Amino acid sequence: MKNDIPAIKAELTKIYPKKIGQRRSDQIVINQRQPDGSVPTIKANIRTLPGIITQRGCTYAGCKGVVIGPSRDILSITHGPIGCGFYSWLTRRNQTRPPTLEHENFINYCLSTDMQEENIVFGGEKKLRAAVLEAFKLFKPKAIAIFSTCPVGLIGDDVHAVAREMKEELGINVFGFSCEGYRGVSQSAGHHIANNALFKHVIGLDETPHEEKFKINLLGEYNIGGDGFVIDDLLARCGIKLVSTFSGNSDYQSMANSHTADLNLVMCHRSINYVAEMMETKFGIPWIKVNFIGAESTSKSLRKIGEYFDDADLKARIEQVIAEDMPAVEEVRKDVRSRCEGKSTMLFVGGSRAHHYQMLFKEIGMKVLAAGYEFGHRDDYEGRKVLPTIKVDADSRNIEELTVVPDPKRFKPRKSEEELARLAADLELELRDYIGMMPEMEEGELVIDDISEHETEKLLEVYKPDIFCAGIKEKYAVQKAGIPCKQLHSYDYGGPYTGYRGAINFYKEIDRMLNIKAWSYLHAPWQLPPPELKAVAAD
Ligand code: CFM
Repeated sequence: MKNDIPAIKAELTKIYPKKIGQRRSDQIVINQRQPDGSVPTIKANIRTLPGIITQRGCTYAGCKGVVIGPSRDILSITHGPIGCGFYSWLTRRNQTRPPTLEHENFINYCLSTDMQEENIVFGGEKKLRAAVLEAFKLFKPKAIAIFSTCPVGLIGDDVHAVAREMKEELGINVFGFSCEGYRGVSQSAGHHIANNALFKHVIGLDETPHEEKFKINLLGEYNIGGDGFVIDDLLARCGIKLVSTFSGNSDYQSMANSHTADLNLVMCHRSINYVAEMMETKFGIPWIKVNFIGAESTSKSLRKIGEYFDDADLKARIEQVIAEDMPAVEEVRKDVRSRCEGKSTMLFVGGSRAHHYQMLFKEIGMKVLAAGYEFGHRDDYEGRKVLPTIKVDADSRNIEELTVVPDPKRFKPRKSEEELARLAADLELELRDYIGMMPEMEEGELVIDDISEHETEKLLEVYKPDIFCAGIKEKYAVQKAGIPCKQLHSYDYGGPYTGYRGAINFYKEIDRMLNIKAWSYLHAPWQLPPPELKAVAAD
């Protein structure tokens, strides 16, 4: 069955009731190209079917945990029952490095209003106000962010009104998020809500100019396992000024100042494309898609920056950095490839990573059998060219779409339209564009959106991949099937995996996981005769 992809697809959905099976099969597609090169349509960013057991997270997780959480000096308060704050407390491996010990770093703290039944009945605004005041007295932060959890929306607490009042009273920036867990179909909605608030309440507040020639922001890089540190170092060696990162290793001031940059790099398209687009409309800063996962992709991304600024010195420095770092990468790559070539993998991660990490596997000659996002949208699969054809459903309409216009004073196109058109050709059309995962995957392979637990188990059974990439929820079920599982959310305890240094780390990690003998020693109890029986047999 391994090579009969339509049969595998049928096998995955066979067990479901007819209606559910039909609906799932719109989210499971065979990546067959059309004669014009386009990829098939996939259903994505729709409600999870009840009962299938999704790996998705909630809207609050996407807003508080993913986008705002990594910023070290925005003080985050979760308005809700204690569980929401507790479970989002230090569970994502986003790292931060304040310049000195005197600098603020609130990442280790977990602040919650700890709502009780009484607050659900009589309202929680009073408690929230008291919490903001208490937090202010304790920490004296520059900014406080208030996150709504499900009950807050259900009882109708107005977190925005509280934020406005407290902002006035305390004289610091206080802003709220209507990011109740149920607000959207997944954490993706939370990304959008977080992007909107950053744009409304933070970006553009600090006008400090920078002297440097090549100023950029890195959007959608969250410094998981130190990924961002590697990129920071690479950019610095190339002579590129990083004004701000959204939001790994970031601080409030740098975000407030980010509109002074001349280019936005978009790493995770899913979680941050909204900020990129809004900043271009309001301030005139163009954006390009980059990917610092994979040695090849890193070089390609650095060269794109060189082309954008179109400066001979910068281009030369970039080439020098690539030339300095690539020999070490090549050495490890060749060695690891000799043991991993031809082995297979599957990647099921939230968004961008299911695409980005395919690059690293290809570099060591491994085959990607199937991949999918938990909550990506059609544009993440098929490319942004499908954006005009995506129907806006009620769930998406539930999330505010900001109307952005050019800033009367601060809009300054960084490049003329002609220049941008010329660059677009040079940059292989990835200026303001993302080509998506499917065009870069092999033909005929399976692409599965919002994969269920049952489908995961079936895939393991049918394909028996050499390694499976997913997260903590799937990890132990996969390993019980005798297949090593690499966590691509938290990286287990590893990383960084970005840039050249990260590529070397990843090659070695996969080599170790694939070629270690431990798996051959594993036997389920029923696969071996128990010692008592052995003794009986010996008699
Ligand atoms: Fe972007 Fe991310 Fe991802 Fe994501 Fe996430 Fe993540 Fe992810 Mo886990 S922002 S979409 S919401 S690359 S936390 S750092 S690993 S699901 S693929």
